[in-house]
Amino acid sequence: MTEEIKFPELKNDIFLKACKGEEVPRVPVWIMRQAGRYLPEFKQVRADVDFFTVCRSPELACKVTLQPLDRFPLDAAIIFSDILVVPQAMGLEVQMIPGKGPHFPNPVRDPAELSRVEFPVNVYEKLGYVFDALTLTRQRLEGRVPLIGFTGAPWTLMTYCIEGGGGSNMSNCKTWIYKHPQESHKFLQMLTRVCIDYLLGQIKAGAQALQVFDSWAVELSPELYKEFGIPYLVQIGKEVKAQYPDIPLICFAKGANYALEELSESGAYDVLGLDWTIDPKTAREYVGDRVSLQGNLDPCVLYAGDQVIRQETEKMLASFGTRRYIANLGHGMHPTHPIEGPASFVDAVHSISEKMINKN
Ligand code: 1CP
Repeated sequence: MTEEIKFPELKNDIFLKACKGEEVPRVPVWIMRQAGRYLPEFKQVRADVDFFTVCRSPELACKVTLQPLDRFPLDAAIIFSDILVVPQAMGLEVQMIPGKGPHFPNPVRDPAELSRVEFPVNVYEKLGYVFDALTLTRQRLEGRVPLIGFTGAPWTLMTYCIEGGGGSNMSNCKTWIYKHPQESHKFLQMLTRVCIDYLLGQIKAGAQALQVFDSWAVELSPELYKEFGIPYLVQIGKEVKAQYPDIPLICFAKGANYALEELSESGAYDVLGLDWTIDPKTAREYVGDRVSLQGNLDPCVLYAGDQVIRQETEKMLASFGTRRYIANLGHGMHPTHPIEGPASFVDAVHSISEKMINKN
């Protein structure tokens, strides 16, 4: 193991405090997909460089990670990368088709093809560029805010590997689950191992919190998610926590509201992310005081202008309260969002929550 790297002292720790349920002077806010195509300066970088080249160039990845922070007073940065760097590290080709999204020219359609998937993976060899980007970005942040690392969850990664892209009806992937449950577990376990090593490497490189994105959790029934989703999420959280108990772990299982209780009881995560399909009070009832919550403004509110954004943010804050809470959207920024949207949202979270806290 390498020696611990020295980083600048953290000046704004309200995000980390909220993850652990400590008191904060205002509610922290960051935005999923805060770096990306709604930013003209991001599009400018992408005009000359392919998506995965940005991911693989620590200088460029660092530059686009910092872009949203230079515009908005966000309370955390998230490293610019993609969940699909993990399948790439396992030897699968992934292309990013402009205007469409990720595409696997040779998806793993049949369990017999599992032998094509490289395993085990030395993440330091295959994903060292992400670790370098994290280290550089944490240095360049100069302690302004903490830096979040991330991975896709095993189930979500498996859907891309088998379907070959997003937005399908998951028929290939679910055929695996129903027809080949053992091989599905084998594949999920392989992905889980790589995710754990990848997250541990991100912490060593400078990540101060980690989020696991299970963006396609919504595609499984509660019964199937209990068998093919949750156990792997719990394994990831527990193994990372065993080595780094102080690093906050966030789990965002989109569309799996029924899983909140079990995930909160597992002790594997400090924070659970919510989409906009659950009201905050119900979510809090499910999880009790065991975890912090993150979310969950409908991203489409950001199209509606300053007044509506403030109104909806105020309702959201009133419902979540200011403790054990991190404001965010219920999913990522859209490429078509107006640039004024996140500005109003971030300002509304800070100013309204500060007033709420000072009143108490
Ligand atoms: O051409 C481009 O620039 C591509 C657009 C883009 C961007 C900006 C993609 C393709 N990925 C990203 C960056 C990205 N992806 C980040 C950056 C950090 C930040 O948040 O600022 C993160 C965290 C991700 C994670 C990611 N990638 C997820 C999980 C989060 C979510 O939104 O649910 C998923 C599902 C992906 C796959 C992916 N990559 C890109 C797209 C358009 C998609 C989703 C498309 C789909 O399958 O429907």
